[in-house]
Amino acid sequence: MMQMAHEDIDVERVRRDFPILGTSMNGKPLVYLDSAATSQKPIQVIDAISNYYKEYNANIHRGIYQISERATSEYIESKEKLAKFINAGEMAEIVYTRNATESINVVALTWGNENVGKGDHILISDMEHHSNIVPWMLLAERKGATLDYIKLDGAKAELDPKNLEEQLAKKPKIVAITQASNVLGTINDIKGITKMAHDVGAKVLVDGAQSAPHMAVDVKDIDCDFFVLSGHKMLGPTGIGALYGKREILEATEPLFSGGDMIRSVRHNEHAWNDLPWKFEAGTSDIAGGIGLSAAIDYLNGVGMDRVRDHEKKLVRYAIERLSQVGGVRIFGLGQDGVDRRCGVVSFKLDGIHPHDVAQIFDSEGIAIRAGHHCAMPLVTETLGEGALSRISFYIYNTESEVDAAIAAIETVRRIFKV
Ligand code: 7TS
Repeated sequence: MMQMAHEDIDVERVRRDFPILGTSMNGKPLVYLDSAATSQKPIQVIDAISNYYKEYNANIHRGIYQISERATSEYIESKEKLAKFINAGEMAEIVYTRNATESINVVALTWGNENVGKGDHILISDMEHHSNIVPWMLLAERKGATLDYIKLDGAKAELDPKNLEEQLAKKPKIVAITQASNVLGTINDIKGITKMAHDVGAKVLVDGAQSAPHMAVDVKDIDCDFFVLSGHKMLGPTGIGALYGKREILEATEPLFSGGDMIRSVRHNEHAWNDLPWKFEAGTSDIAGGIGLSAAIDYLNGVGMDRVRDHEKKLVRYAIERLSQVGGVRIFGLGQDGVDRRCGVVSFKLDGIHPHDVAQIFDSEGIAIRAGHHCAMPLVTETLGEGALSRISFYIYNTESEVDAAIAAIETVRRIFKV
């Protein structure tokens, strides 16, 4: 499908591609507002996976028969598509992993172990998911390095530019930062931060788990050294994620896992690594996952990432407007004037009511939302001083009437709890 600029997504048509959106939960039509946790899957992705198993299931890179050659070429094509999707230079820079978390761990355990030492600094931000905190905390503990956090501004919505400069003055070895926060929704100026980090000699890892599914990403333009994402958040299956790394860095880094496929030759006492990206993929790959992700990328390209972004901005603007009309609701992150710097995530709190109670009443209304610390405890618990938050999050298949359903559910919560 050609991308049509400035034309809205045909949401009703999109919704027909997602079988789960026609189902119900607790006897009510399913309203799925938890895509930041995982996205739903279109029939095109489900069929691509099932067709692989039905028609050409075979291992890759070794077959000299037709179905293995087909599986191999589709798996490679999936990487080529992903490389193009994030504008990597070449397929060799795309390593498949299980998810964004594994990708970050691979970098911390390979590049990190090789390049971070005693007394060094590692810089992350105060709006990271646990998966972009803990691997660095452990690396710092292993090496006797220090883990620093870029603080939030006074409104607790964006990074504090002054603190960013102060932290960079410590000349960290690596800056690992999310492009879009899964709690605040804030989109960071990742290109500007990368430039500043490079100026002090740091490498940069961008956590794209919440950005790649929702906006056009260009790793060459950002100039980051590593970029990670999860397939399951971008219409693809669970079990497949990616690590992008600049070729020269991946070339110079030793692999984490070893065994079959990642090796070119083995003698009794010698080995030689395979070419990139295979050097980082030991053992049989998630072939079905790669093929499913490929279909997901086709789907997103068909819709057009600019339209995905516009659609979510509209929903966020509408959700903030409606939520702020409800008494006792506090919204976290940037306000209405900051929607351009917000992804499709809106966290809120209903005063006097525990977010788990809110989520439970939503559930009884057929509405799926997330409640809790959102795997960002340093941010939610320490910086925001909250035990838990409610969160709604959007994707291409959500509608304003689903926002209305969420608002009606909040009114039900308020009636039940008499607040
Ligand atoms: N980074 C960010 C910014 C995330 O939001 C998540 C998952 C991850 C990394 C980890 O992704 P995974 O696929 O490796 O697990 N975020 C969420 C969430 O907000 N609710 O559930 C998972």
